[in-house]
Amino acid sequence: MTKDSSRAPGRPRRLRAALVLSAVGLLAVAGAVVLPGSASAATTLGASAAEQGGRYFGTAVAVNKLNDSAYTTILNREFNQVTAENEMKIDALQPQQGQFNFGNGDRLVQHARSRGMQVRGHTLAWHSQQPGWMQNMSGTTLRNAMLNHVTQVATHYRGQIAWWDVVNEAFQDGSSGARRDSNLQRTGNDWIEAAFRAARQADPNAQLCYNDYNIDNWTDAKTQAVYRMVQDFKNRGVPIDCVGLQSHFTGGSNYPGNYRTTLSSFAALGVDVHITELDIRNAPSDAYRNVVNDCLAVSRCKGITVWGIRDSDSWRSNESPLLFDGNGNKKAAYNAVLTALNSGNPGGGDPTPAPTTPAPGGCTATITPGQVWGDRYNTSVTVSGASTWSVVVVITAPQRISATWSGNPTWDGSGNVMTMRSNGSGNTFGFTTMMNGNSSARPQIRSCTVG
Ligand code: 9MR
Repeated sequence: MTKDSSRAPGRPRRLRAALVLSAVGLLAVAGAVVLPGSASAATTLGASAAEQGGRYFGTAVAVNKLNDSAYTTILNREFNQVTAENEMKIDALQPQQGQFNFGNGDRLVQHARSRGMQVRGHTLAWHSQQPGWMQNMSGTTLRNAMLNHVTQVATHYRGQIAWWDVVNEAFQDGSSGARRDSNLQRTGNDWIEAAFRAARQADPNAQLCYNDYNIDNWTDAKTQAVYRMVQDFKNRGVPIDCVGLQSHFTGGSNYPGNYRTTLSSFAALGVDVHITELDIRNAPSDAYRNVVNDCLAVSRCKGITVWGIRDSDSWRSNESPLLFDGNGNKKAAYNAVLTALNSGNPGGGDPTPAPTTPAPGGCTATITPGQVWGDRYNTSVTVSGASTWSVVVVITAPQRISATWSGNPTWDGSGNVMTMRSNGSGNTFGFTTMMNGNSSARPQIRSCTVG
């Protein structure tokens, strides 16, 4: 290659003109002049998130600001999901016992749904923001008042809320991994699952989430404790669909490097994950970009909600943690987020799928919860990987199995451990369990053995 021919600018002028003309001609035939790289780049956060597998990008909204046109201009342009920052909390919705005030919540729901934005309900049960009458309650009275609140509110908004934060912030910070002490916790450890069951009953189509902060770092005791609760709920058929990571970060350094592992580990339990209250001190672009990429990398990460629109709207406005400045201008972090959304899934975040073929000599038994009555419930178990099998099922006392079908059962001395053997009637068996006063426990599979 000679020195001259290697230089594009050295091409004869007429040839260059012809190349340009034919390129324009081709584009004209195609019906559009499109600049490379800008073909379908969405220009707003919500539209861009929607292009990423139907995700959302949302914000917390203060309902009294819906009268501020600078605020609503950004809200309506950029976001396709909203969460009421305060207006659907217990003290706002039921200020006096039995007197519900849905006005502000309804206003937000109406504003959102008439514009195609999805609504996250926040929050049905929480130790904080309780009205005075509830703060003074305890025991069965409080438990019933809490369940009544869940039922009334979820019924009022039935069909309009995509996700409910059913329970918020029920675990302690620090290394204990324990539940947070609160008047609700003191009503009994099963208060959380009771709230989820009541919510499911009131609005069967809403996705039901557990929401918390400081569950971002996978190795933290609090993250592990919430993980074990969700795992337990899934095993026992407690109706939970999703986990919300609030993700209030205090700065670039406190965005944990294992955040993606946390998202994918929860997802591997069979729940969706949501980033529900994102804000980062001083809004570093890198940390915002990383959060977006981590969500996009995990299929079950359904969307991101920032906790406010402009820095001046933030609960910690002195830290300027949001995507718009006080004048409503886009900040550098906004551009980082939009670019990351438009760049798409960076990959690598999905949990390894569970093996579909059982290990040699093994079989898999899967529980499907069945009908529930006041005093008992049905369960069916489907076995894969073998045609003759024995499955060991464990029941929590004082619950007791009262009837079985499609298998030959034997029992250990305690009566709580049943071994069910195939009897040639197929690969699904079932049983009825009497609750005997414990309405929350559910059977677990201990093992599945071929032969
Ligand atoms: O941003 C909310 C602020 O306006 C309220 O005063 C405060 C107390 O209810 O709650 C803030 O939102 C919290 C959310 O409901 C739950 N997670 C932590 C949020 C920030 O404190």
